[in-house]
Amino acid sequence: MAIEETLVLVKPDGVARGLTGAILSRIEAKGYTLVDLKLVEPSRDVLARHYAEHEGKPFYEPLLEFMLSGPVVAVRVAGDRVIEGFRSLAGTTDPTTAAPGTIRGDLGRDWGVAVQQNLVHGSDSTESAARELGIWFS
Ligand code: DAT
Ligand code: MG
Repeated sequence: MAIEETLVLVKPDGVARGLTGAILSRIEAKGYTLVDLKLVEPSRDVLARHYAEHEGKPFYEPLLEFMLSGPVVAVRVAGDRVIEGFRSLAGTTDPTTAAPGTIRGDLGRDWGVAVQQNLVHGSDSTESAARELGIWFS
């Protein structure tokens, strides 16, 4: 067993579309534990820290604008290899090509919306998880 914690965000599109429960339900059904959870309206500063690795990329500003467009749900999730496991549950970044059975593949909209509207964020490594949990749950 390798019990880990990861940061999951239900992004503004997920909250606005009323999919928070459906997304959390998939996480719980997989056997992961919701350790902490809150509805937040993040500041630009929090988002800039969270997405620091993407600063300067063409999608960075639209991504921050989108993340500022409404409340998000931040969740501390624990489980055996949950970092990789949640990424697998979420599916690949682009909802159009995310596999059926994944959150993004099943629930992500792909008509006329940008790639950043992909419902969820999940940390991609133990280092990212520790860093991001510190940002959102400090
Ligand atoms: P992920 O969220 O799958 O970890 P990422 O860390 O590479 O993806 O990028 C962070 C977010 O930025 C992603 O969820 C959506 C947005 N994004 C990434 N690549 C993009 C692109 N080529 N065009 C528009 N938005 C993009
Ligand atoms: Mg990422």
